[in-house]
Amino acid sequence: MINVHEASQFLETIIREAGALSLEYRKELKTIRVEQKATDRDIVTEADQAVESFLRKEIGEKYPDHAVLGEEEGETGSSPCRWIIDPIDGTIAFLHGQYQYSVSIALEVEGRTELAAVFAPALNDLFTARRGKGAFLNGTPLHVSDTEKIGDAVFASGFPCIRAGMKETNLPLFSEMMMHIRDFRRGGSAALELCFVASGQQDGYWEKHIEIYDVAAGILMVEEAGGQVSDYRGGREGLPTEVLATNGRIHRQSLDVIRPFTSSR
Ligand code: 2AM
Ligand code: CA
Repeated sequence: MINVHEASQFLETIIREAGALSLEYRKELKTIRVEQKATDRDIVTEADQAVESFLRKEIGEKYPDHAVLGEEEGETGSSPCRWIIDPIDGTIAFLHGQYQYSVSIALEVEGRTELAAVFAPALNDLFTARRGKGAFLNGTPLHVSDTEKIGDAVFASGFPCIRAGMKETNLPLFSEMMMHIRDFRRGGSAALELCFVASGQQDGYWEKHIEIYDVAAGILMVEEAGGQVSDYRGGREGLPTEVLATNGRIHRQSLDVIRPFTSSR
């Protein structure tokens, strides 16, 4: 139905071009157009929109029958092959001139992610994964860390719940996790946090109230690098809204801390 090898080469080409386009906007951050989204603290920039339209144009020319789900324009088309796009994941990091933002793209075939790419243009780091074939950073195979104890682990998370004005926030769980882990990082791009778990730079990541386009590519990256991904109860039903990703060895210990913070479903 689709030549996955050919699609992976296409994906690498367009994600690099999309990243280059974002870097052009990054040179003009002082004058970039910024709009509010659902709440006044949730924003979208001109660059998010331009990168998504570029990717939609490229995918539409190469695979006119495929469906596309993008953060800015929603879902278009209907097909067993669906491209899931986050044009700029970490929009706040991008807008503030920081390095930790990414373009994230996954290709789903019949509901299963087969290909993933996450590109951090300001770092020139391209993470790629193909189901059953491993995960890579700039072509070099990736492996999760071998940390055995949560007390030796560095974790990341995020707080979109607060910007979205939700009653239930990540703050109580954050306070509890801080008492169990070695240290915490917060970069601002869920896609990249998952790539950093895949590459062993950090041992775990948790976040709630996120969307499939934030994490579809990153989840495959962690799994192909030998890590584990689940919802906050250890299952998969809560994905992708709730994500716990670890190197696998500390997954159960992390769930022990997180489980009491799950609300009824
Ligand atoms: P964004 O930068 O594309 O908005 C940070 O905690 C993570 O949450 C980022 O991946 C960020 O993606 C995502 N995020 C922030 N607000 C969000 C929202 N309202 N819906 C979905 N994801 C969101
Ligand atoms: Ca996002």
